[in-house]
Amino acid sequence: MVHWTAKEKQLITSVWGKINVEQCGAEALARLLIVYPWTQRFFASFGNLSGAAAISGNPKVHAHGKKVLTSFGEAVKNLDNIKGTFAQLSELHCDKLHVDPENFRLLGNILIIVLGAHLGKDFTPETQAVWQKLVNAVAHALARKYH
Ligand code: HNI
Repeated sequence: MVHWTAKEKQLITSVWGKINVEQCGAEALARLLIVYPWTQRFFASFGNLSGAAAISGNPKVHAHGKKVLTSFGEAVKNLDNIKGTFAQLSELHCDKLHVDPENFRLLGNILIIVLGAHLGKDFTPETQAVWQKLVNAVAHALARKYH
């Protein structure tokens, strides 16, 4: 199990309190689809993904990005049980959605970039390191039920 110090927990919740989940979630998913275009194959039902402008303006991308980051927020609320929190979602992404778990790491790293862009100097190296640890833990938990 990943262990969190009181300081780490505080850095995580303080960032979470500062960000707009809808906006950052939409931006992170859009960037994933733009920077790693092969990830678009999972979202064939989302309509027009032809180019950065179409992706960023796509309401389904926006809504799904919000959904994903809101779900990510369950990790923030359950830092001591991230594996349990994402057990069902891990099964869903493996058995039903067939999402390659490498994509969880890609999205996590993009989320770090989006947070940095939004928080500016508040996103200190220490904060960034803790968030890197968190996105790694979430990616690991989401990949756990893969077989
Ligand atoms: Ni993900 C659906 C959470 C990363 C592809 N995903 C969901 C749902 C949640 C969710 C919640 C909705 C489940 C339901 O309907 O019951 N996804 C998360 C989280 C992460 C993540 C917390 C990482 C932080 N998902 C990814 C990645 C991809 C991905 C990286 C692909 C690149 N997810 C999907 C797809 C769906 C999905 C595809 C179904 C979308 C739909 O509605 O058709």
